[in-house]
Amino acid sequence: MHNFLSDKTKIFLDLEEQFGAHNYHPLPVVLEKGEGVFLWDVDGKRYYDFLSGYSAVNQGHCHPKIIDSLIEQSKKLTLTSRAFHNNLLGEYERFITQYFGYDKVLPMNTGVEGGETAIKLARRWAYSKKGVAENQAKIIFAEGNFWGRTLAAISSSTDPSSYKGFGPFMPGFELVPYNDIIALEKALQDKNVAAFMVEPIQGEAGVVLPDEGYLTKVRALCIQYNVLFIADEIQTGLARTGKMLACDHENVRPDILILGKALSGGVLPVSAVLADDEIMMNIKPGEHGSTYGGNPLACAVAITALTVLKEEKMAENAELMGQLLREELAKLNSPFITTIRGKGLLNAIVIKHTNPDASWDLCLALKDLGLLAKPTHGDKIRFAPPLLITKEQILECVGMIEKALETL
Ligand code: PXG
Repeated sequence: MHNFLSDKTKIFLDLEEQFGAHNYHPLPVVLEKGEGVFLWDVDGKRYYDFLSGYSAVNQGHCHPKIIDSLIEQSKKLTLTSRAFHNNLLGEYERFITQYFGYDKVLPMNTGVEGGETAIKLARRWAYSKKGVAENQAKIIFAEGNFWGRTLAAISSSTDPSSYKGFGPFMPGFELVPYNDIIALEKALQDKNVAAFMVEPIQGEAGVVLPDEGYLTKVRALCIQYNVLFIADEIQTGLARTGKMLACDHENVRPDILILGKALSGGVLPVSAVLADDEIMMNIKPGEHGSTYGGNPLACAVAITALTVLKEEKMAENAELMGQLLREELAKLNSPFITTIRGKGLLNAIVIKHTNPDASWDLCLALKDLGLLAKPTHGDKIRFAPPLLITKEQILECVGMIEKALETL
């Protein structure tokens, strides 16, 4: 029904079908241009982007200042490897540690490498500082977590589509239910526990918010049991939820903070792990790293990506526009929306319908109307536009959502 595809679109879909691995199931739209909150497909049709590259383009597509930094730096120097120093690494390291208030940063590229790095830091800290016997360290994760696709990341996953058929898995990982303080306290009593790694809001699980006070209690328990609190803010951080970090909503400071995605504004993979010396200084030269980590192009882009978040008050706007979006969605009173939840501009709705494909169909209808969103786990749809979206644009988008719901 809503599935008219242009001949041009079909050519691109066929190419991917024939030559690419089939490890994704994208919406049938082929994009070729982006600017701010908008994307354009190969036929020139314009869309609101309600996914923002899974929160990588918080600053909006092709933000002019970020692109300027990319272009200027790429003409000068892009990569030296860490075999040599470069003139931007130190400046970036000072900038980001002061920005977030940590002693040190360890630069990586993708989010999942940030997670791996955090876990290595926690294990090393457990052996060097906590007195855990070699190879006995445990890391606790929350059920429903998502932190990427490496073998370690899927070893902590409770989603069969992530881990099934990829074993054997990483030892030393344990799970507790998310948002369950009693279960966490029980798990932390084990003297071999090095860290609890958790998303302040679970993104991939479908924007699952913990009870208010959860992070505060996690912080207190980790102190009580001498366990590191690792916050995976790769999706929730960098103004997405209406504060610079989602942990800021409870004024909680994790021991290890992982950032990625919007750290480059969607321009190239840049991730970072922040911690104090007590944790960071246990890793010595030659013990961890990455060819691209800390490259001068990434450093230049990340400084600008962080600068524009503050300059353009994106956290404040995310807070206001998120409230407006949820209020306006609630006013629709749709019988097909059972839940509207989120913080700032990290939101999801849950669809209930006799047709099991209803949320996919709704996203196709939204696409036809000019708004791009993607279902996760069957019945959930994330609404997470770039953070510079305006009030008028939110209202226009809710109008599109209302129309799309009428097609169900
Ligand atoms: N932590 C969280 C909370 C994430 O949402 C990662 C870590 C891993 O980041 P990288 O850069 O390694 O993908 C994520 C990633 C996908 C996909 O296509 C990834 C995410 C969300 C949706 C889809 O792999 N989040």
